[in-house]
Amino acid sequence: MAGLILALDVTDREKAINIANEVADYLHAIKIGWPLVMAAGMDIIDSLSQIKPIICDFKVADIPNTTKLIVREARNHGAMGIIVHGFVGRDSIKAAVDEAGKMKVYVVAEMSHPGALDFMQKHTDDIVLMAKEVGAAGLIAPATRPERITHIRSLAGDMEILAPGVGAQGGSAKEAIEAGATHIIVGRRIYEANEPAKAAKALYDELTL
Ligand code: O7M
Repeated sequence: MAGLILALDVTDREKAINIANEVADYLHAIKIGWPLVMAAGMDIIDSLSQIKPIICDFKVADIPNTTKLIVREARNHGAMGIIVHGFVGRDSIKAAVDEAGKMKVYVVAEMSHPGALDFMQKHTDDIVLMAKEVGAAGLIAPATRPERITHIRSLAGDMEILAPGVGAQGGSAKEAIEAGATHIIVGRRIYEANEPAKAAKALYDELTL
């Protein structure tokens, strides 16, 4: 079943935990990245893991050895998944997959912002095929361009596809799922809402109707 992943890009530990608790019933997982980890420390992964599975969005883009060390830190703190960039090439992605153990590795295939058209989109197909070959669990593809999700799905087989860009960036949850995404990633539409639980429920209902 299609699921909702909260992008918890707040920079206050208490606020992060409060929002996570408030919306947990509607979530498949929580994605945290640099804004929250830099503000609250790596232990926030352990704390939030008590509420929902955590995907660390570190968008790792480094040589294999450094990639391995970063993946290990996320794993040691109990993350369920980690996000890495694909453009760094096969050896780095393989290092992430090899180090991940039970943790899922998600590879960024194409980003949701307009700048993704400058360089990244030209290499999306190669990134998808490489990620599939090295055994990554899933891909990141843009909810802002549902036709690109459909294209990426045609290459990705049964890999998971997580689609950010719903809400604040203009994408639609329903369209992303219909295009072939497995889950959607939503940040501001939920955590900036006056009533985060209500906003999360509306998205959840859109996915399950
Ligand atoms: O819903 P938003 O726009 O407030 O937040 C979207 C989240 O998804 C935010 O955490 C971004 O960093 C992330 N994201 C994108 O918006 N676009 C991408 O192409 C990729 C990501 C992402 O999660 O990459 C793993």
